[in-house]
Amino acid sequence: MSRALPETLARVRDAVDARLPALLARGSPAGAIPEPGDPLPGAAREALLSPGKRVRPGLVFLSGDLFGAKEERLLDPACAVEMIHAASLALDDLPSMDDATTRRGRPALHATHGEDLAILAAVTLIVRAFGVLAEAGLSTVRPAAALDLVSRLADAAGLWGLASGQALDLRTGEAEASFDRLETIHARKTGALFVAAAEFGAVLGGARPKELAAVRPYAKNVGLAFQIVDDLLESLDQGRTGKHARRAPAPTFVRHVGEEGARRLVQELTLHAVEALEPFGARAALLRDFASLLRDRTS
Ligand code: GRG
Repeated sequence: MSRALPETLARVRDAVDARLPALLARGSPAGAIPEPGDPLPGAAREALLSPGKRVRPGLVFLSGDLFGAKEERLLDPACAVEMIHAASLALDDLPSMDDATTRRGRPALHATHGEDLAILAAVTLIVRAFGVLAEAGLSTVRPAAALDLVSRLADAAGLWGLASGQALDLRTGEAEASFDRLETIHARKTGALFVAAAEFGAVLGGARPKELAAVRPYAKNVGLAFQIVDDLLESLDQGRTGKHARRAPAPTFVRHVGEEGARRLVQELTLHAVEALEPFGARAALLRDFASLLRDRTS
């Protein structure tokens, strides 16, 4: 793997980390948060700005790079994707869901701010994500492209994406956890946002419909593999992912096909992801490396 990928991802992470506070603080009378005596901004800030890997913004940029998108157009849409992701983590950790005590190596949001504020912070980030896309459509991004992003992100988050994937996850017991059901859960709760991230880069780079269609299977397979690696890391040692959950991870491929089977599956999914990039030839080198990097991650 060339050094180009780690360097690109570090650059994107730094740019996203630098941009998120301003995007969140928009409209604040003080121009910054937290505001004294106002409980929600601080909770939203903690949910969004606690140290994450910023993997999905990385994918927005790598996909954008493939299609020659201008970096200044990618930044805010990439931050919008990260906002939906951060909201999903806050919700996922709630006592009524995974009942996590830690996230990103810190106390879970509901542990420090209360369950009420954790829910409101998540709602705030979801709403803000769409606000950011609207504002991008009024400044750096063509309005039609911004609307396209809004629609794709809404699809990824909603009834056939994160929310429904999580609902299926919560309601699937060991007995119903067939291979197909697990694939559906993972494709929705994790894969859908990876697909949206890759589509974002493609749309912003002006990809043709055929090209957009080719990055979708790449991102879906990378997202599925990412979730299985996450489950493998959690099953080895919960500390590795920075999350400690009281709810036993119910439907996972690790439990369904065992550790070795899950590792084979990650390998297969990564191969499928890379195959999907064939039409792009050498231009897709960074995306290929990205799939391998995520397959081999240890945290
Ligand atoms: C936001 C509309 C909306 C609904 C949320 C709770 C929920 C519905 C979905 C749960 C989705 C979820 C948390 C899936 C797990 C995905 C996953 C492997 C998360 C860990 O991602 P990393 O490793 O985390 O990128 P960091 O902390 O690095 O950002």
